[in-house]
Amino acid sequence: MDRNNVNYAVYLVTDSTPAILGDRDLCEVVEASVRGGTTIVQLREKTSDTGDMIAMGKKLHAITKKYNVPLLINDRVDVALAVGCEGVHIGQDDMELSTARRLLGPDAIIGVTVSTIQEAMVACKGGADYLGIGTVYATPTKTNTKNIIGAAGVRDILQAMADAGYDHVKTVCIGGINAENLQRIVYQSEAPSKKLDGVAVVSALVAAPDPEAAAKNLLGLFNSQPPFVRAATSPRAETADSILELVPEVVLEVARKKPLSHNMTNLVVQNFAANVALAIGASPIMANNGEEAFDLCKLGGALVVNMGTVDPDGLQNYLKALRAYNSVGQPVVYDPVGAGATTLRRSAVKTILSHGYLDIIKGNEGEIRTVYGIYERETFQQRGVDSSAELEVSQKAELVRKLALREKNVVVMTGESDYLSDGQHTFRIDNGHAYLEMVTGTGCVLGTTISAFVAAYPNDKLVATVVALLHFEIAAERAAERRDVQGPGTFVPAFLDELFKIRRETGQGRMGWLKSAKLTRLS
Ligand code: 3NM
Repeated sequence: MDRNNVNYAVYLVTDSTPAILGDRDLCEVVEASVRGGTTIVQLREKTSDTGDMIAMGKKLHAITKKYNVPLLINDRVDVALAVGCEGVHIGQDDMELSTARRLLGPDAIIGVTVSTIQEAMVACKGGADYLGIGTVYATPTKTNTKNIIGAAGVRDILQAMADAGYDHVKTVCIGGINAENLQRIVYQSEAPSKKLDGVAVVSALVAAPDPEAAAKNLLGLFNSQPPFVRAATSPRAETADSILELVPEVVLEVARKKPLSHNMTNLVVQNFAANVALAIGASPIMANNGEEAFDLCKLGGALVVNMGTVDPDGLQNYLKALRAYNSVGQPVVYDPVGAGATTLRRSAVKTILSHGYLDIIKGNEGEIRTVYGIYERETFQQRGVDSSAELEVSQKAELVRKLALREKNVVVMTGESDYLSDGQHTFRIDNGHAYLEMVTGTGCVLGTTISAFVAAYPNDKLVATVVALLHFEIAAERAAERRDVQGPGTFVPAFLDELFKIRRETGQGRMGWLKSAKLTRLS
């Protein structure tokens, strides 16, 4: 078998513990999974005697050879030699790569577990054929893992490999990967010039009720794009002027499609959010029970997950709804309200980020900073400013850009100026009015507004988000300037009116309102 021509797409790592294998026969499970499409197998036995491991290795090798699939042995070069299989996988605490290569010879496939850039560099330099990058997510299958790195950590390692000229070294990731999160992890971990060659799983195959079907499914998922990735149908609008030209089209798409805005939001803003949705031409539903999302996600709308009053039940409901909307590729807007305020909220942010794809993340500066810093290794570096101080303008733009790049989505940071980015293009909007700060829930209902716009214009979520903000904030300016508005109380009904009137004027081709747009492309 040519070690330079190995298919790593679906990489099965065995586990014979009853909690995972149950009372089934490992050989049968492996054979079924290889029949289904598993492309490479690793025998991993942490407790077996050497003799038993060699016997099992020989049995598995007879199976994998039939299907022309390589078999590797975890950690044990001696067992690999005795079995005569294609290679080994070694961890950071196992035998040195150079020794393994010397013992196994030039044709053996040798993989190395890495969880940091530094370990990856050493393994690549040492001549590893592939890296097993992890731990992506915490997993009951292996509890003594060192680092939980998420898709973002995998991406950093892939980027560093590409930068150092190790593009040719293959990669899989491991840890908590299953049919539900595979596509998102592969998508979010992709660096500009290097992506994963496969995913390594234990329980998703060994514990699957039907390993053949499970392998077939994983392979299909690995080889296809997730539903939430939408190809732009027209050339991307990249400049402020080209986005402004699209405003009428986008505002009218909302009115034409009347998209469902499914709000899982807090008690304080439900009524206001529903009224704002109606004013811009969307169709609101306030439904906090996650079970309903499996029906609602099929209606062409978008979901708002607003963490305003999060509790453990609420969190489970968000996760269900997130799964539902991700499965059909309909957009999700995440508003991490008060993200950094309590331990519970920080933990909820982490759970939400690791359980689904969030098309848009919208928050104020503190919230966005918390979301960015949620993986401890990645706190946002402030230059010479103490932690309680506001970021400087360039830092704000950089923060949204980096978070959007990490999550492969659109990030909006609201404030006196709003910053938004898809990781490639970063904009600032200087519209809005101080009254927005004096009324409860205006930030939350901005999330509702964005949801309607991205549901109506899903093929360019950045443009949809920019237009949503302009519609919303220019309506606020117009309302605040009205003579009948005396303060925040009279502002609210006037604001609803102006949201509605901007939609109506746009429908009549009257675009005067857009003259006050203050949209700047930053990078
Ligand atoms: N190695 P599951 S995590 C064998 O991080 C193994 O290096 C890991 O199991 C690492 O697919 C892991 O069931 C277990 O989550 C992965």
